[in-house]
Amino acid sequence: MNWDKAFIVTDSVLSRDAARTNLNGRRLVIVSNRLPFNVDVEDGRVVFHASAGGLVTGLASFRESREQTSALPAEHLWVGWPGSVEASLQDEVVREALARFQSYPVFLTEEQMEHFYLGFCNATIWPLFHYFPSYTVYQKTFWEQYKQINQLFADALESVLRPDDVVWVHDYHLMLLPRFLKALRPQLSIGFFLHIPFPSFEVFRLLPGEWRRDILEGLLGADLVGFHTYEYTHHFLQSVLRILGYEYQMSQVLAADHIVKVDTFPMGIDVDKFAGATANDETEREIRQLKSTLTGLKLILSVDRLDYSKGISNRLEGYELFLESNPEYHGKVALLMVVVPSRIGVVQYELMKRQIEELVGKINGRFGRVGWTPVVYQYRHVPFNSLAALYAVSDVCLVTPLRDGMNLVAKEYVATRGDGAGVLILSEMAGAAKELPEAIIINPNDRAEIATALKEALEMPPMEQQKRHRLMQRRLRRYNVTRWANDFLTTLLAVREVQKRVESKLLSPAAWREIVARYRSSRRRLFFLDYDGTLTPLVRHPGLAGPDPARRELLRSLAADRKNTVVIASGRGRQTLEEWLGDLPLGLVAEHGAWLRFGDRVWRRAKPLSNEWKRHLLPILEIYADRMAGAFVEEKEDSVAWHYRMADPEQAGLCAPELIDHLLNLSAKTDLQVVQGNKVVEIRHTGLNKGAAALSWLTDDEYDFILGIGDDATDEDFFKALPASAYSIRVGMTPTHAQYNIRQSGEVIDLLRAFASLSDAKAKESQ
Ligand code: ADQ
Repeated sequence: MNWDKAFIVTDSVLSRDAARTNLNGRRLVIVSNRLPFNVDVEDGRVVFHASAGGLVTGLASFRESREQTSALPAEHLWVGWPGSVEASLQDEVVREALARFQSYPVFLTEEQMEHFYLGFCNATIWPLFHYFPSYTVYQKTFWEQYKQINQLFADALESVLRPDDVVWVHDYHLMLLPRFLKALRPQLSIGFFLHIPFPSFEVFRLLPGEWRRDILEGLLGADLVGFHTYEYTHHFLQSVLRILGYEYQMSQVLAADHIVKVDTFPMGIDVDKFAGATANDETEREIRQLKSTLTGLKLILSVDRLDYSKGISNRLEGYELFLESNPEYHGKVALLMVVVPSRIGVVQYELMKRQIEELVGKINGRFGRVGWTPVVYQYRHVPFNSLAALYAVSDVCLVTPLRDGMNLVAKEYVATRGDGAGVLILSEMAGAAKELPEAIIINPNDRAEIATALKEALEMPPMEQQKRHRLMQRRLRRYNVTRWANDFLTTLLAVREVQKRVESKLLSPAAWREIVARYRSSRRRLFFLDYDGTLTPLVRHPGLAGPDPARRELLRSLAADRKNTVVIASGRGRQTLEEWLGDLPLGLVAEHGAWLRFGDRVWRRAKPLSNEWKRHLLPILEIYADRMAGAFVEEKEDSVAWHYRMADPEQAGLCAPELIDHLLNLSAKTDLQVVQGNKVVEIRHTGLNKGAAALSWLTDDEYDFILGIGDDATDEDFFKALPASAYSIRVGMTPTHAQYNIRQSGEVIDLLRAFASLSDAKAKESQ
């Protein structure tokens, strides 16, 4: 995030209304790679340079608002890197930054910045997310440094965070941070906003497996993840589904441990500031000066950071073609090209600078003459008033990124033109194009399109210019940067409310203790446990889910306690259960209750059944499996299953409902039922389910402790069948008939270990 965004965020978020309405007095902690000021040492003294007025202006308005109102707005803290600072001066910088700027610096060495900032951030993520895979560097040392720096930010934050802080993390430098923070403080409200595009799955997947999974999981540590456009939001959700397998509904993802909202917040600008800029004396002076030096020329403006994603060379080529095809404009038009230095040290940027300068030289050499320079090129940062003056005098603003998360220059130009004059030419690859369709929209890869658009813009009638500007300005005014920040923070707090409702069923430490205490004091206990997803995490192929020695030992020791009856209730066939668990003193339920094995270890059918139906339905299931790579059919004795965990999740999302529909039609008026489980569609006999199976163990009421645990829709049957005095737990944060939710199967194992340790202790005592 550069200074401009830093400014925008402070200015809007800390404005009186935004702060008060959104946060109800809670402190806002903004985290970004860079702090909006730099630290220098001058004559042995530490000097803070606000990044071209960004933080200074933002904080000045914030302080002013505090003085004018008795109701204090929310406090804030800004956490980020302040630039390189010698170790001996760091304590002083921390003190000053906290006292004067409400900022908390995170110090990084030059070497760390090299691999983290120039490396993973700007040589890996930036090119890949902007669809430049050939520029993308996949270097393990960069990735390792990225993880370390994100952890370093988390550690730094831990020392300053308060329990009820609202944390807003910004941009691609810190995509792992939300997860690290969540692990440290599960109760924090954490928002994340990505300022660059989130690429389509096919591009994102180019990242090595561990990196792409960690990045998605990292982002999902937040409670709210925001993007500029609907496309980026959709791309992210697609990657989450395809890579992590987390489903989403209404833009909410059920991640491993909490609900995450993923939504679109197109970042706005401070419209009033730009609209009012031309009334400022200094800007007016600059406007006069520009007009007098460039008199008689139509002006085309180009303003960007130096970046290959901004399409600066394409723009120059388009302009060159325009001059070539429209000689009548020679001497009557000039392209003002202002490029801000950026990411000095990354090789592509150095190359690009040279390429741009060569192109500018070529165009000026080819078309220029005494008294007319076709391209006026400046490689520097310009202060706000000069920028506003450039916007105000330009007849055309030419914005041609090859990819851009949003592009604020386009919005700033429109907002500055209160006079309604001027034409915006905008690339369809910029996020801003969604909100500014009245601009002349071009494809930046087609220089002929740029050339034609330039002519159209220069000749557009003033009335038409005004009409388009008014429409765009109205939109920018409605969703300005304050609305954007407000909207994000309000949504973030609302997500926490939804989570709280779901989490109220989470097995709390107190409930955990109560269950363990009841276990300890009881005389006859029944455990009714699902297998896949409950005792083991779900795996890609059902054949790979066999119990490891530790799990087998745990079940053995639980079942060894004479007070305990342990039943494993599974949808699997009895051969598999026999193979994996048959030697243990367990009760077993196979095929969701079609087969039962009691203490005598003899398998019995729950009721006599005819399986004639399989002959008809199996071929249909096979056809559906053939059509969808990764799906397969499992034939069991009394049921069949169509598994699709390994299939393309989006194709499966369409195909599974179709199959279910087909099967429901065929099975109507039979004693078969079609049941959707976790990535599986099953056909089985009606009346046979885990609930009915559970009742077979509950023939008398000798048990004074009953615990049922499952993770799947099919386990709901036994949650409903168990008596009211039983404890029941569903793994995963899904709505359930069970009494409690538990986040992951690992916690089930912990709970069972707690019981087993009591049994062991008892066994030892009685020895
Ligand atoms: P950037 O890539 O930096 O931002 P952009 O949105 O255009 O791109 O913002 C640039 C800012 O810098 C603007 O506010 C502009 O006024 C300013 N600027 C540009 N040239 C300047 C110059 N020569 N002198 C002074 N100021 C100059 C990233 C993403 C974008 C996304 C923003 C915000 O790449 O897609 O719009 O974040 O989320």
